[in-house]
Amino acid sequence: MKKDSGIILALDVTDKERALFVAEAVGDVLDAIKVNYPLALSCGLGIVTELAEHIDVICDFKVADIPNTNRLIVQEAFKAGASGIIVHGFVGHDSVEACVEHAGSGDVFVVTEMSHPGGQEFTAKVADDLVKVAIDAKASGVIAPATRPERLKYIRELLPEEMVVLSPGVGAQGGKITDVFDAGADYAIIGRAIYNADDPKKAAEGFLEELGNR
Ligand code: NUP
Repeated sequence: MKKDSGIILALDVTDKERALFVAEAVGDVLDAIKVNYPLALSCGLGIVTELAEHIDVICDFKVADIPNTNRLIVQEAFKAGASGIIVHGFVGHDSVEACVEHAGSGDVFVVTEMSHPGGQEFTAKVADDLVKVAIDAKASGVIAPATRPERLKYIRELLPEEMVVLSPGVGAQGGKITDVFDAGADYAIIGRAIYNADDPKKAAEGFLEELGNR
């Protein structure tokens, strides 16, 4: 995945026309587009293929099953054109290792502490263990919360330098883009604050300006 703006768009819309409009409008500003279940379930996996013709696509399928099922999900996502996939670590080493093995040269990102308030109930308590699973399985990186920059920084410091940190929670969930990069993340994942804006391109550029004005 290229590293230019550091912004990954979470394209959680369920209308295909709107999805393609937003992707086209902000494409130049982005390093990748993240496709989650709302878009994949409403449009089918073909949307991954369509978007991947223009930009790297990360499938946020939070894969969380036994190794064999994980393998099948990962294979389908990459066959559709994804270049990365997001998986859960709480299912254990073997399940995450299956994802990494079958992603081939594609990226696997492991969810650690989640960004929403409920993320503190369970995931925060085992964040160190989830990071260890990601490191042991040789994943490309992890997902860590923009909503808690001190936790994001803590998680970044547990990781070897070559692993990347993708951070959701900027904008609609209250996180600030400047905090994300100050805490050492490599990419900010932003959804509603861009795709719900009247002018998605202007909204995306606004985040870049905020970074530039630091
Ligand atoms: O911990 C996480 N928090 C989170 O918001 C892990 C995620 N994968 N996400 C995803 O990031 C979430 O499912 C959504 O697709 C995106 C954030 O979108 P928004 O809150 O910026 O609209």
